[in-house]
Amino acid sequence: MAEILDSTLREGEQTPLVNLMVDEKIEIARRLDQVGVEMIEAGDPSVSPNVFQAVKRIANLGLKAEIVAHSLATRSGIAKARECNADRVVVFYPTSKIHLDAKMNKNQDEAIAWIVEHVRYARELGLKVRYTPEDATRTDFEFLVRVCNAAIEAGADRISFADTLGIMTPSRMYEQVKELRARLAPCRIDLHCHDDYGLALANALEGIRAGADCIHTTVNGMGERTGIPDLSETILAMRNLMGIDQYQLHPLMDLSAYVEKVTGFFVAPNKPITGVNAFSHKSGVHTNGVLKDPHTYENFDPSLLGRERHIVIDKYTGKRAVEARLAEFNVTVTPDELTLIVEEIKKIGDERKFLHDADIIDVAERVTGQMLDIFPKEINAIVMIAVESHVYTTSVVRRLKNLKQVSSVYELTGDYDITAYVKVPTTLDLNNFIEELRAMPGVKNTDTRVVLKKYAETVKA
Ligand code: HCA
Ligand code: CU
Repeated sequence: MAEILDSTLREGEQTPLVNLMVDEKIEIARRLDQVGVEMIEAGDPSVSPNVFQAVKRIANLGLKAEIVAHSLATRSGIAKARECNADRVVVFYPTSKIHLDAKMNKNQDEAIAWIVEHVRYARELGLKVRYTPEDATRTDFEFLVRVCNAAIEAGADRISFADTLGIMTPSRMYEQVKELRARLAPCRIDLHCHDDYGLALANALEGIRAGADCIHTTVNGMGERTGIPDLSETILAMRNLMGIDQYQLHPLMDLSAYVEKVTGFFVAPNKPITGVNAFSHKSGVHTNGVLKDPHTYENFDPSLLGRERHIVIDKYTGKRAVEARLAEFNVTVTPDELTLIVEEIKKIGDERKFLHDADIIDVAERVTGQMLDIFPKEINAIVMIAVESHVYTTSVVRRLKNLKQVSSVYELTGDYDITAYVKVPTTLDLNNFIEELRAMPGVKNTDTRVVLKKYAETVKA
């Protein structure tokens, strides 16, 4: 059974400019647990007091996932992992010649002795141990096998085949994991693939096919330099391309948005699975296909992730897409009119950067020579309310909350005391609502703003 270890809280926090607060880490850990990842790498407790706190609190949350603490091969680092109550410690120590020479100043035999000593120490403290040969993929293969077998003999039950610089290709990954599997004593093999050439996920999937057990991910693919495989991409690729279907998909979008919010690290529009364009269709050929059968250009139904497909209208657009967009406004046109409308849209699209729905309706009105009455399905408004000075604001809030048109209420500082978010079917209803409000005891005056465009909340509570 393949597994996922998510390292958003450790590798992910190694992203430039990213710094997570303890409570944010706890929230991320809870959401990762809802997704169902088998392991959460919560941090290296030696990094700072708050990283220590975060690991400790996460380890004590009672999550289903195994909680892993990362550590250099030092006694104090390993002891801190124990103090945090982590289930497992990662003892990491490099094995490539350049790292041993330039960083550690140790020869291969000295390195093995050091690693064995520290794996043993972690076992003595009652911790499960993963040994990570840092820079494994640039390590002399014979030495790598030797050092890993020594670590396994000392008590490690997991080895991370770390492609620290992201230099692997899928075929080499397959070959080397096959060979490791054959030559290592019984253990589980993790794949930690960096994305320096954009091959991280491809490499990891090939490693799994060759017999490795676990892929390391981060939310939104964060990490040192160009990061490691993105959690959502990994889960969807495992599910749809390899038949490994063991994770919850519905928390993924909100998790990605939450991590964007608290890290300030935003994903590119063309990012697979979670990027805004992942389910958008633009050219006439594509939109025509999708409107007839979404499977023509969609690998899976976006609703699996709680997402919607989007049809872009501009100069690339064909008739089917325009017809469908007009139908959303309850507008039907003849085939000849449709041809003319599409021609017009292409003309505008050649000259302007963006086309809005209002432009499409405009064109349709001009072509058909009719006034098209487009009624929005619902009117949303923000109503600001000033309360008489002798009245408790809270008493007005209480009344407002009972009105069915009001979806949320805030007490504010400033010229107005209260803001209510209001949803009504028509402008007439809005008018009636405001009259009702003005008559309410304690209300001094109101100021109403109709919402023209609303953006989806990026993060749900
Ligand atoms: C690093 C360490 C590491 C460790 C990977 C692992 C790497 O260099 O920061 O423990 O599996 O990429 O080698 O992230
Ligand atoms: Cu790494």
